[in-house]
Amino acid sequence: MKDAAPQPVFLSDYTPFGYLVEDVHLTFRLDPQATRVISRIRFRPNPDTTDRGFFLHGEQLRLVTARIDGATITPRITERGLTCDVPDAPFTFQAEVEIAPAANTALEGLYLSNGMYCTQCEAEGFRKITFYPDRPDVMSVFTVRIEGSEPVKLSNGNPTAQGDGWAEWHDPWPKPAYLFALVAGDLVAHADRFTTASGRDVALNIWVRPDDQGKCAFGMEALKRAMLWDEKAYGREYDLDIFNIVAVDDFNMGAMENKGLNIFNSSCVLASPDTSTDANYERIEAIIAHEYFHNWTGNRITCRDWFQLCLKEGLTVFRDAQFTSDIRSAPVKRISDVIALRARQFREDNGPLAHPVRPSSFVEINNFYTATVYEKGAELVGMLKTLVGDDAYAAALDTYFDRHDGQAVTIEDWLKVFEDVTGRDLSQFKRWYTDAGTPRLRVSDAWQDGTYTLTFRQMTPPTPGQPDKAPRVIPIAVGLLNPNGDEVLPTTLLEMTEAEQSFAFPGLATKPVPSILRGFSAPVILERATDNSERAFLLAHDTDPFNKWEAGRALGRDMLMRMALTGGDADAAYLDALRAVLRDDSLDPAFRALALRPPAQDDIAQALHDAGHTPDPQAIYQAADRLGQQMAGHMADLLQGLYQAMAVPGPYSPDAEAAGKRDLQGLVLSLLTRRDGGQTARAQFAAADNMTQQLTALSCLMARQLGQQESQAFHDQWRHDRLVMDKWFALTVAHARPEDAAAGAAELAAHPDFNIRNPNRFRAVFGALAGHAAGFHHASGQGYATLADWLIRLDPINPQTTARMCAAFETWRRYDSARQAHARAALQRILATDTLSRDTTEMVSRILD
Ligand code: 0A1
Ligand code: ZN
Repeated sequence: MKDAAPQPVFLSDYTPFGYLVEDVHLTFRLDPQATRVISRIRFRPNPDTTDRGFFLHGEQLRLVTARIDGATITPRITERGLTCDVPDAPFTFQAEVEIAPAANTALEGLYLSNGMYCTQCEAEGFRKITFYPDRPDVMSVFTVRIEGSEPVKLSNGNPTAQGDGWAEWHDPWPKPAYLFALVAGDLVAHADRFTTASGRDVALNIWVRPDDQGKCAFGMEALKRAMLWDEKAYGREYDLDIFNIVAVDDFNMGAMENKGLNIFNSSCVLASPDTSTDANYERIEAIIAHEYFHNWTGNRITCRDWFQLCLKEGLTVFRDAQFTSDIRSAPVKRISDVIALRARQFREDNGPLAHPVRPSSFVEINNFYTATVYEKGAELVGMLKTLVGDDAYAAALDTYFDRHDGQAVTIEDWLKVFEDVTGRDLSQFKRWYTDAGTPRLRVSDAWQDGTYTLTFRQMTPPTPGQPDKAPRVIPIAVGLLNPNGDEVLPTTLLEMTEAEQSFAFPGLATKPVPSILRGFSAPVILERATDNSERAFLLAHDTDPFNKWEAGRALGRDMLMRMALTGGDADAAYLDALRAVLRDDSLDPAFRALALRPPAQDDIAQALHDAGHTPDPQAIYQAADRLGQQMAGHMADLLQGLYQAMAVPGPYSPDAEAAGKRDLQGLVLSLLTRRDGGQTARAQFAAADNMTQQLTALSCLMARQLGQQESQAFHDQWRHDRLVMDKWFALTVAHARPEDAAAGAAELAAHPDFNIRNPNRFRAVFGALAGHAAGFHHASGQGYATLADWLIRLDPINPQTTARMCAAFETWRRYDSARQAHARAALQRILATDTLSRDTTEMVSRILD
């Protein structure tokens, strides 16, 4: 039977814990079936509150003994934790509990991955390790002793002592329990050192299984780059003698910033030219930086409660984006981020799962590690920086670090820092944190007597629980161009604060062409009645790289919408414009690749829905295919030449320039493959000495249903490498014909190397099905039914990953009634499953609501 409906937690109910934790001593006696965790925790009454209720979280723990000040007690224990009577004075709580890491398939708390012990405690996993006030505002100093036969035993902080079968660690920095980590196993280190600006010598290690030792060098270089960057850009130094990273194969997310002991999904740290693509390299570099940057934005200053998650995540995503922009191409990074923001966050913000960047209630916090909290959260930091300026931003961050180091704080504290430093009132800006939904920004213009006027109207549609929205402050970066292409107004910031507002630009000789929302200065949907000739003009002339790209994207989107609705062909003018971009050698190849890649099919579905149509995924799929065919035809004479010109000589290097060329070469190859029967792609596949080119060639062939032999060869070549096999599983589903995608995914789930317990493998197959727009939303309903079957199977094993993947269904109401009926049936079937996890129950209920 299902439990009673899980109860939400509310931000407004926050109260501090009645006790402070002076320090914590933990001893782990490791055993796969019966690990003993022995804790000694010193509490004292919290002078900031009179509430003296004593409750320690604890789930799935077998209590062996508990003591207060040495005397055995018999606490009251529920499914959620423990209560007992305690003195109204400082006291020591001790407990011994037993847990079973080998039985932990949820990958939360202490678990085993390929025989290696590891932990994941964010958000609320520590309560599966021992009884503790498992909330981020309870910070303490941890000392940890690990006993076991594993050769390597790691925890947070610095190592203090070790002997035969044991090791001890001490972390001097007070931290919440979610940053606790322990790792033990047969691991080897790729070691290096870093000297901080003030001269601290830090030992750096990336710990991996012995076979993976050759895949650590890039990650290590990325770590050192990130450490140096944080010193230079933010004045932040590392604060321990050792920094450890560990790669694990079974992990629900990308990586985790545990103090001094970052734990990574192996796919986000291991890299080698043979096995990793350029995109993998860039992602690894960004995630290593992200976790490292958390040491200050997250660890030294943490969140008061989980409603404040964006405080650490939005800021840290913003910082890692700055890092990538600085060491790679800033425009390419910005464009890529906006593509991802629109694909994931706009989609979320415009559907049943919409929630504020800082939510005010949740049932299961694991369901709020979302694109809204992370990516929109980062956009808010970027807007703040735009509004106050670079110098004030730097001063505010210095104040933030000075004022709040060692504390667990809120969005109010964060905004107060900016208010104090700048004297601005940010109460209107705060709506960005509290109100869900993507604002629509409608623009109109007027031209009279040498004055050009832009008028903006903002409107945010209702979202669950928030019917009405007040206007927000919106930073709108604008430039103006002459009809001959010269810039007459360089980028200027307009600050919109009203529902409707006009801005005048006097003294112009001719009516200008506006370039609005340069650099995507705010996460809004810009609506402007414009024509394709203006877009083509901006694509050719805009000096702002983002808006140059945006003009091409808008052209492509509108054309694909029309092609999907009417079954028609691509515009010659559009194809001409793309052709001009393709052959413009003054443009960065990576930029050209972005400009030539048409919007995703899911974006077209959303755009059709927004324009009042019911999208037909099959028609969109066919339109995208026709467009590819017509692009290939229109540019046929350029393809071979460009293919050769983009070849990168010499040994493989993942740097941005080489990667950009390979990206454009790959795009050209996809067009060429439509014309040469796969000859060039086959040759590239056979000759490739790196995974980027091997996989690109395979993908081009499979997209045309030409790659059966190569697919088999790839499978046989890489069968021993789990991360490469994930790529093979994903590609096989991604390139199935729409009518075959669901059955293909189910068939792959019967492959001997499919493993439902490994989140990477599960996501490779079923994430690819969810991402196959025409396959997942196939009229037969098979996409929905198959995903539901497998989510029902996964839920008892791994609720967190199941719940996250339910988001595949979030767009179901966009489609026709027959598809909606199939989707509803699939969702209801999930919801009706006995003992469905609270994670999945919450997600499916919200999606169906
Ligand atoms: N804080 C990590 C992400 C993370 C969140 C939850 C996890 O388990 C539920 C694991 C990792 C980050 O932002 O990188
Ligand atoms: Zn993070």
